[in-house]
Amino acid sequence: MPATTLASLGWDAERATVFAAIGDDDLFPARVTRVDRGACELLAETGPLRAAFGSAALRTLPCTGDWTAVRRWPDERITVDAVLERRSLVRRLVVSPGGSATQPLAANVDVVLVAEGSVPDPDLGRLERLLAVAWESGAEPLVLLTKADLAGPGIDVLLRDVAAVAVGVDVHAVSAVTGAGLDAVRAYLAPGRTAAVLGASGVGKSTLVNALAGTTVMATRSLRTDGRGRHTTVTRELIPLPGDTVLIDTPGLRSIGLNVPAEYVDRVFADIDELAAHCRFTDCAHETEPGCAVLAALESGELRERRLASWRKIRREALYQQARADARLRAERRKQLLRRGRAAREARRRARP
Ligand SMILES: Nc1nc2c(ncn2[C@@H]2O[C@H](COP(=O)(O)OP(=O)(O)OP(=O)(O)O)[C@@H](O)[C@H]2O)c(=O)[nH]1
Ligand SMILES: [Mg+2]
Ligand SMILES: [Zn+2]
Repeated sequence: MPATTLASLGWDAERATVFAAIGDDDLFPARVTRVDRGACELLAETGPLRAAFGSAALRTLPCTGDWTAVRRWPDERITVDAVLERRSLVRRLVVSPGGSATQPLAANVDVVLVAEGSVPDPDLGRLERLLAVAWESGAEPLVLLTKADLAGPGIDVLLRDVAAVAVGVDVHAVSAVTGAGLDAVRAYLAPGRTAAVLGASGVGKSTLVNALAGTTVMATRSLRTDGRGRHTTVTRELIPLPGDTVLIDTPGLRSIGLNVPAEYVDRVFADIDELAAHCRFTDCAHETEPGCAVLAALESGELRERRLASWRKIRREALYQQARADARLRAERRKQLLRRGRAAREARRRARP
């Protein structure tokens, strides 16, 4: 592991100001490299540390990539006392029978490296979902088409297909085996910057991290145990790279649930959004309306059927999740009002002679 200074991990004057404002001389700053149950690994000026989430003052649970204020107690115990405000947060929606919850994946990320394999063929729908997650995080997305060596000359066609889906986002083909495209990725990793790799299991995220690190920092899937649905990386891990940059490797995402506001979906589908602006009716649903620019583009072949269907599906999902979140909020407020009303009645009853 290269020598780490706070600056090489992304610490800067703005963060120092936020930290100083806590006003506790016993605290020191450290960045979370990995989170386990109730504890986390950190990198501080002095090197790696392990800390518990013991402090009652801790309001936000730390996530990989977080900058924290840490305390060393007289008995040598180390606790995280505060999580500094996040500049960005990559998160996804986890839907379970018991309800849905947002799962933080990586904090304080500058670039999201959205990795999609070139072999088997890239899954464009998955890429669109990953891009919505990336845009919502507040970081800048970059698409990497991995395993370019396996695709051979066919890579150019795949690059074109992917670029058509990644509107407004740079796309690069990379190979961890030949090293092709790695310099292009390094160009996005200026000193002090943090990149998080996101994508499905087996697309080669950890292999890419190792290639960029120039050494084996993450375990990768061995050929012998290669198989479908196998998840090699199981924790989100922050890795300092030579050149004062930071990478965060993440486990492959099984499903990419979205609860991103519709505006981010429209950003991913900026081509359709742009077309829709030219429809005759401002409330055009692009179903059967006359003067519909979206349907016209479909007719002319400028817009693919798959792309339109994907936009409809992802947008519907985002709106549905948003409505659910709003309903939850309303129910919560209603409960609060009821509680307050009850308390007020109770107070009046007691006040009566
Ligand atoms: N030919 C070739 N194989 C690659 C390349 N990158 C990764 N692989 C292979 O793809 C398989 C999966 O790679 P991993 O890096 O473990 O994939 P991952 O995305 O980290 O997977 P999870 O940790 O499960 O999310 C391994 O067998 C790698 O050797 C590449 O550029 N070229
Ligand atoms: Mg991995
Ligand atoms: Zn229309």
